[in-house]
Amino acid sequence: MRTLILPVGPPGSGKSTLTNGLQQFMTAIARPCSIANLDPANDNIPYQPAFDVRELVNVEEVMEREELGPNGGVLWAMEEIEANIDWLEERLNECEDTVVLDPPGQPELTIHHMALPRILQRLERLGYRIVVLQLLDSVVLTRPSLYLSSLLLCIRGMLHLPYPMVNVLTKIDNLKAVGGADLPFNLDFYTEVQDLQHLLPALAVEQAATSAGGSTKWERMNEALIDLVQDFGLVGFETLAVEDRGSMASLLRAIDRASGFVLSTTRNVDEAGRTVEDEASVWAQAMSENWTGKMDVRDVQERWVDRREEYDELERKEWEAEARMAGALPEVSAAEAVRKHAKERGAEYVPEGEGEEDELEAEQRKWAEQQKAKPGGSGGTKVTRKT
Ligand SMILES: Nc1nc2c(ncn2[C@@H]2O[C@H](COP(=O)(O)OP(=O)(O)OP(=O)(O)O)[C@@H](O)[C@H]2O)c(=O)[nH]1
Ligand SMILES: [Mg+2]
Repeated sequence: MRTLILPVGPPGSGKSTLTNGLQQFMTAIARPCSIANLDPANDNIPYQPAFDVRELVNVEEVMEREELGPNGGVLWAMEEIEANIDWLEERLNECEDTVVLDPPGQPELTIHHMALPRILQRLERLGYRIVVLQLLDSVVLTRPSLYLSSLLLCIRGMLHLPYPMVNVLTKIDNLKAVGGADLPFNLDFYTEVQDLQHLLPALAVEQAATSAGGSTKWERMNEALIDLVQDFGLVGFETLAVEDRGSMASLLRAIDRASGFVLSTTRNVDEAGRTVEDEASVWAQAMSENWTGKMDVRDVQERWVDRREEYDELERKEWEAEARMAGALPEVSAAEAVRKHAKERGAEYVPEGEGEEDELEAEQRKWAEQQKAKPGGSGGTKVTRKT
């Protein structure tokens, strides 16, 4: 099954960062996937692209040739890609069956300009199952009017790009820093798009502060828009903190559900003849062990808004331990680590280690010597204290 994942969204919403994150995550779970740049103005690519559309068309060259500004240049360049769709097809034929394309952020592309929908139609005919990820910076939660217009943006996106769509509130780890600690509702109110009538008083307060707002006309418009969103009933949000493994896993699960990958019975075979399940064993195992794979939004709120500092500290300690285990930090003997830990905790009696050897170190040394004495022994493995 060929799957095309397309993150779209306003400039700065996190498309390239997510594309990079998906490349790293897919690599970590050994799932074959190609990443490519579809943004003719992207001069800061954080990932390793399988191909780069700037080999075909470069926005600076278009701007000069057609005497256009940066926005017009990108739209023109997208039309050039559409006109050279064979080039794109050839590049895609060299890619893995799952492809992530990183497009430009011009809103026109997902609202009324026709180049992107036409390109997608063509790729759909090639057999790609397309999933659009509508990304929105989670800062939109900090103003009721921004949140409401984001809901409308998601609906407009569905009209223009009629494919399975996953709406994502990005940078959720940043929400607290941009005012998310004082939101009038819990995170699930926003992600599950719960009874929006409750939003009306907050909208009224916000609009009353402007010279044109606050009239009954505005109130009626707010009510009509809210009814439209609720009657439509198709908008909900995933959340994303791109550097958080749980968050990425949860999003990938949502993408797989939208693309039908989770239901797909046919699996690819790699060069060694192994199936994707063999290759992506971590992911396959996670999916098969009754793990729902979805992060509860209440946990997301606790992690990133309510108790962010506490969890950051916990995570820092876990990373430190992982790094030490992987040998990334200078190795200390277990006995030294125990002494250091005891000192840090202010223990009354801490045995001094300089030149002395405690019970564990003596045991380790003896064992290492025995190992070395054995034919072929390296003495490399450490003894751990039994508890
Ligand atoms: N804290 C945090 N920052 C993020 C996250 N995702 C993206 N960012 C930051 O947001 C900024 C914009 O991200 P990009 O990935 O360049 O956004 P884009 O949508 O590709 O932007 P354009 O290509 O200009 O349309 C960068 O500084 C990223 O580091 C996230 O999950 N958490
Ligand atoms: Mg980008």
